[in-house]
Amino acid sequence: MNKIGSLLLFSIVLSSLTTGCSDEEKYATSKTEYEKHKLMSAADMATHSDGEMSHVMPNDVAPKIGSNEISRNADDLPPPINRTQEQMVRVDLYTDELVAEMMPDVTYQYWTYNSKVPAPFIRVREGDTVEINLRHGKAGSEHSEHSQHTAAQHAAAGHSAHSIDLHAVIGEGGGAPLMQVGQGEEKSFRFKATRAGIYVYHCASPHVPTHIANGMYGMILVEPAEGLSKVDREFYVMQGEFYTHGKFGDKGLQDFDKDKLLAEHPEYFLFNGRVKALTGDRALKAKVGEKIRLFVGVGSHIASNFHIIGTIFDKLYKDGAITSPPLKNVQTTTIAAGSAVMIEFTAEVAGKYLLVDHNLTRAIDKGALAELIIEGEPQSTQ
Ligand SMILES: [Cu+2]
Repeated sequence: MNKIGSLLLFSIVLSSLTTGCSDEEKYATSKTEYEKHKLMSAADMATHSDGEMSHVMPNDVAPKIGSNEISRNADDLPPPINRTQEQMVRVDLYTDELVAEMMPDVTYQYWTYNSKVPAPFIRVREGDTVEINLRHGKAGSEHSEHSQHTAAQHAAAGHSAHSIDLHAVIGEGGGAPLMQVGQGEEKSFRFKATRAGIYVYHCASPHVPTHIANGMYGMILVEPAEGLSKVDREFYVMQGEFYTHGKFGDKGLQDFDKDKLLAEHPEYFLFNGRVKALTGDRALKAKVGEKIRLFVGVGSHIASNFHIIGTIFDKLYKDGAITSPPLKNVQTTTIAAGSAVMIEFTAEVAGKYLLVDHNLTRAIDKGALAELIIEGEPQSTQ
């Protein structure tokens, strides 16, 4: 079956707002531009013209350093679905490349959906028709500090297009072939969420591993028609590794290092986008006796050995399979790259619990550490 046929079969409808030449042509033009500009002096750049392509001085190419909070809070997810009917759910996403703190004195230019890592948690019900709307750049951002990119800047940085591949979609590329958006473009498509599960979504524009490694991933929950069991707290956590030119902790604005990506040699392993993102004031919080549900995924390329020190998972739904019988009494779970799990347990003993990748240098030395604070009467574990 051809691409269009298979996509239509699953009710995917393209509603493109795009005009102009194809993505391939734009990408090729951008690459040519980039190669040409690498050989030019600043003075040459300033006086040089390429028809409709915009140009920027080298000083403008350097991303501005901001104090943006990159991390999405772990409790930033929609509430459980409380309806018995299917409906149309519209999801609005935009792409944003912004410089933010990875840890104190270390900044990085993240590529994001909706300016946070991870991207928004999308929550729909089995049977819903989901319309994904994706815009390249923030609406009304033409004058904002960090989103004012020209076509040449996008091309030079390698993100002249962004897109989305949702693992909850059955159809070629998870929707990505329909959703390549260039600068200022906006596209949408629809799919029917037929399979309950917890899924990852991510950017799928060239070079795809780079887009993902820079932070373009999130999760979509397709709740079963009958809903999920009631819990008191739900949390959204995604592990992702980052490939900075400098070593872990090296100060200043860190460049992305593609060689380290290809060598699978990240400097940082992070929960929700930055070091200590989910600690202190931003820790996961619950009370003794409460039922806790975690959705934990791996957005980028290296699997996690996810563990919460001092806790046993009452129920583990592996590999996104939330309608399969859960495993019980689990200590640690692997989460594949591009996969997610659902974990449930009751908070029994007050205290501070650490979420880690149990490949422990990642937790102790490279950032993969978060806190769950259980409040209540102190209890003895004896
Ligand atoms: Cu992208």
